[in-house]
Amino acid sequence: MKIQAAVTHAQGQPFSIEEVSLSGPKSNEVLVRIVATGVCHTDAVGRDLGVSPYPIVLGHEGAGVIEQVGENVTRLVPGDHVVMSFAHCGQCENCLTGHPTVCSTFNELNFGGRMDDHTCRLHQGDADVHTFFGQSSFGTYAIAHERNAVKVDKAVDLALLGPLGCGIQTGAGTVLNRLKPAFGTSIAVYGCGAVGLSAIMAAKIAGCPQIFAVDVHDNRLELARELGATHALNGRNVDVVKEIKAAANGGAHYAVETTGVPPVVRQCLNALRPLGQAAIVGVTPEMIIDVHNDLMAEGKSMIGVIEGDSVPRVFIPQLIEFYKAGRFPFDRLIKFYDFSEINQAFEDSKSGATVKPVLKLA
Ligand code: CXF
Repeated sequence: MKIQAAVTHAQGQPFSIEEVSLSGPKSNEVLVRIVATGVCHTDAVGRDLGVSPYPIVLGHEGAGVIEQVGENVTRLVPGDHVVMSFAHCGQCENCLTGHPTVCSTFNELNFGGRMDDHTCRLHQGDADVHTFFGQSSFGTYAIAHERNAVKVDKAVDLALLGPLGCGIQTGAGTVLNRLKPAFGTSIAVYGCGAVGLSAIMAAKIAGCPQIFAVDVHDNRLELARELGATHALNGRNVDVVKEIKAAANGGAHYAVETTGVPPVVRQCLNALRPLGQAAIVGVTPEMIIDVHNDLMAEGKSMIGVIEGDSVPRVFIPQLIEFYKAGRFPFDRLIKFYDFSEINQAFEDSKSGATVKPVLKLA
């Protein structure tokens, strides 16, 4: 079939909405009519840094309606509402033990540009157009493996739900699936973008009595307070480490670091109390850590977390239930754009004007 999709032809080029051919679902795959898709920093990485082959249709926070199912699909039927998440094999030890975010073929399946049978579903003329995260949601239709399509409640506006497939589950899952804060403990969240704000909402659900939000933009800190932060610290104006240590009786029990900025990563370690745990969620370049003084001497640990250590088919429906109960108001992060405004949506995400842009396709 012919679809309209935002194609990235070469590294660093703006998105261009064009006609692309999409072949039908193979065995265990589904055809999804995309209703809306979130815009995530990793799409900008895919556009600008050559992490996947070009040409490519990016997009990995798709939400839509099942139009057709391939052979052997048993769990989904046409008409179902789904959110697509990251691709995973479902068969390696990490997938089988409930940690598909560290699937042994995660990089190949999500960044390799092809579906798990090593072929492409998207073409222009005779040329392959590559796939991102096993979905390529920046198009009017997408093919995904059924494993990667999470059935969601039809009572909730589907256009809101795409970001649950990545950014929002990353922040919330890091707190609820990985750190699991003990009763009465404090947490500091560095960076109040979509991931950090989701971590803050999750920390409130977990009952943390002290939730420190750290950012350099006052408007984001204000939103962080509205979503559950008990303290808002602007790193440009205050000594973050000193403030947290003073307010939290020697430091925070937990930290979620979403910025990937080495001096902020350092702050996040320094502001932990002895035995504190820092979850690293922002892609961070090489940096110097004094392993004895920064970690070992006070029994601190640093944990890498991908996609909130989530099992999307379990965690996304749970987040939706909390949203319905008014306890996870992630819709506060979202601003809708028409699909044709895709380049503007990326600009606004980069400048910080919008926390979570969502493109509407229908
Ligand atoms: C990504 C973050 C960087 C590592 C791979 C998964 N998640 C979504 O964008």
